Amino acid sequence: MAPDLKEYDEEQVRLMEEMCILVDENDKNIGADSKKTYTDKYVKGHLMSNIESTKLLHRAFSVFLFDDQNRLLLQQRASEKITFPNMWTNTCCSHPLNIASELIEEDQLGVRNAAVRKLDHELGIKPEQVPLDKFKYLTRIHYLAPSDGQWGEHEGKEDYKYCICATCKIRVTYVFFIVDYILFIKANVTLDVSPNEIRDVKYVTPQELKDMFADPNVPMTPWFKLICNTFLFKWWNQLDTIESVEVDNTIHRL
Ligand code: DMA
Ligand code: MN
Repeated sequence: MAPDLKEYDEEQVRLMEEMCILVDENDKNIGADSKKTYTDKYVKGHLMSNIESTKLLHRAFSVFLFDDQNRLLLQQRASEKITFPNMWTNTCCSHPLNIASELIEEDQLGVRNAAVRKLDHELGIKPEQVPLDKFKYLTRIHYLAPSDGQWGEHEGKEDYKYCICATCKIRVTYVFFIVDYILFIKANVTLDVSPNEIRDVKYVTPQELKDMFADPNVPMTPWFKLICNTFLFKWWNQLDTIESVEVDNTIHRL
């Protein structure tokens, strides 16, 4: 099935061509690939068995930004997003690109640079408000989440397709098979959100987030659910002393 992105938002289609960093299971850089060709490769055969046998991953990051009252900033993804549209999620997620400034591994500088770039691109947060050394890197999580028609709402785009897995017959827009760097930052920021990326934003307390989870009408991204169910609340409790939390160098396979 030939990829067909013409029903999608032009800017979001362009972003599917960005070159991400390919890594192996140990987060070792082994090349570069766009989200689009990466997904095409996986869906050529049987999605899951291909993933199991090839073990190619993209490096990614997830930012959790807290205000001075320790509330977490959430975003609801725009309906223009090709993957996981309209879902609530953590402050900002994306991939470091295959460019010199975002490939630096020392002190996770490449990932930090990418986080600053995307906090500005998605939320309009200026780099001065989120200095590189204010991000606390906690650990890495390795996981898989195909974005497909069952999970997205795709309002008015019932027959949309990007790729259809030949065997599973599920519609796949992007295979999120990633090593995800978890970054916390406490900063009071000024927002100027990009409507092409974000539909809504909101600051929540731990209890308010738990209440959102309990509500079946609130769609949440699978990776955010996973991080909430594992590490988030533990670290959130330690937010005021987060600098002293030791960096966990294991790659957690969830
Ligand atoms: C992808 O985020 C990254 C993770 C950690 C799931 P995204 O879909 O928001 O990517 P982008 O911002 O590049 O569209
Ligand atoms: Mn994003």
